[in-house]
Amino acid sequence: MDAPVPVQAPLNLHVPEPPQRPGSEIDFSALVVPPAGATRRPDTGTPAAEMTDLAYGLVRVLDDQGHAVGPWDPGLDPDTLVRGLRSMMTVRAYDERMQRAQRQGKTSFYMKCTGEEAIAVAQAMAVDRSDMLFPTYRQQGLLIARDWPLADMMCQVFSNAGDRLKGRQMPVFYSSREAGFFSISGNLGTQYSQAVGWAMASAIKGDTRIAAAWIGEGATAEGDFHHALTFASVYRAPVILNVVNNHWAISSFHGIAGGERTTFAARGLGYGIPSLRVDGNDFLAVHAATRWAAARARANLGPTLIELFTYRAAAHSTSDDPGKYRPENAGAHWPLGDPIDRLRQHLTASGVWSEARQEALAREVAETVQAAGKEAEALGTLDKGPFHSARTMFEDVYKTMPWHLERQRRQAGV
Ligand SMILES: Cc1ncc(C[n+]2csc(CCOP(=O)(O)OP(=O)(O)O)c2C)c(N)n1
Repeated sequence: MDAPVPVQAPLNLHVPEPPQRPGSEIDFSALVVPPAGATRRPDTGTPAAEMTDLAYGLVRVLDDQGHAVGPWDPGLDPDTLVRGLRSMMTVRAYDERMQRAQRQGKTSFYMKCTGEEAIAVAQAMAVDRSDMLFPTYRQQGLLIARDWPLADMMCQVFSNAGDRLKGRQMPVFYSSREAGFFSISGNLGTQYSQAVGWAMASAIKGDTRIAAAWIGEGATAEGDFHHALTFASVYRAPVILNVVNNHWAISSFHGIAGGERTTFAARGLGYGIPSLRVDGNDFLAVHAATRWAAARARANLGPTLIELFTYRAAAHSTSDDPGKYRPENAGAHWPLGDPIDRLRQHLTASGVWSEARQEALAREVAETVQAAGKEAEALGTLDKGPFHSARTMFEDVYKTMPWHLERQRRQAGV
């Protein structure tokens, strides 16, 4: 029966509020987490209308003991798993070094992806090296998993003499044509329509490469997200549309972007796009879901939307203090654990790992990051220079500099 409507009840709006604020107990008990292995794996031709359970459920492979269970187990060999672990550990060590460098004044800004390492790393490993990636600022793991030199990334963060972007981008807004890593834009969401456009062009040309895009759950509230989904669905663009739901958009919790009563994966269903919701801290589940989506794209079955369910364990960036808007240390209590610990536990449970191998890998990763740091810092840092000439800001946009830029350049005296 309908709820009774009081006579002349005043109307009011619902303004979502996060369940906890600073000072309150951390409580994730409202999360519904299905057991690992319980979610079915439909075949790749399944239409969106028959995938409601997957868009509201959660694909999980790793159980609490570190065993891979259920139909989504991608069956990766030990070498591939160790490669994934090494890349995730490298991302974390790289993040820590660059965060420290920011505190030391060597750069103005840095963004970590703590707790989200499995997403970029497993996804880069699940697509082909020639596929084109359209990331946000939190997918440094894509470059690292593609073995792009760490020193080159660091030079970009330091805006130094080795920065191929010549200091014209914000730190962490990497760009690498050779790595198939599209330039990061400060305007949230633009990469989604660019990825769909690129994928459509690939299909129009009869190419075999697919595209993948990432967006934060906060930015799904931007129009670009919805425009991209429309085009992707209508033309069955060969693209993987990832939504990284790390629960926070700076200080706004996911409810402000519409996550209170539905899932972000469910957004895809309304556009007729098959959609999966996946445990983003489960390396195997992320890999398997991405493989599934890539197979759909390559078979001309069109786009797939994947919500990667995770938690932003660290601050939004070096300019942010999460202690002002959520309980301290909330990330450490995330019920789906830490992606690096979980993959390591899996390798141990599979009998291919040991304490000694873990220590050796940690040492190797620390040395790699340290060596890259020295190499990059030898080319300068933001506090000490050398600095790129202001003249460079007028260059590299047009093949021939148009008259108005030429005039501005002269006015700037460079
Ligand atoms: C169009 C636009 N609006 C606002 C901003 C400011 N801004 C930068 S990051 C951010 C939060 C984005 O959160 P989310 O999409 O969830 O990604 P996350 O940072 O959590 O990875 C905002 C609002 C921006 N850069 N561009």
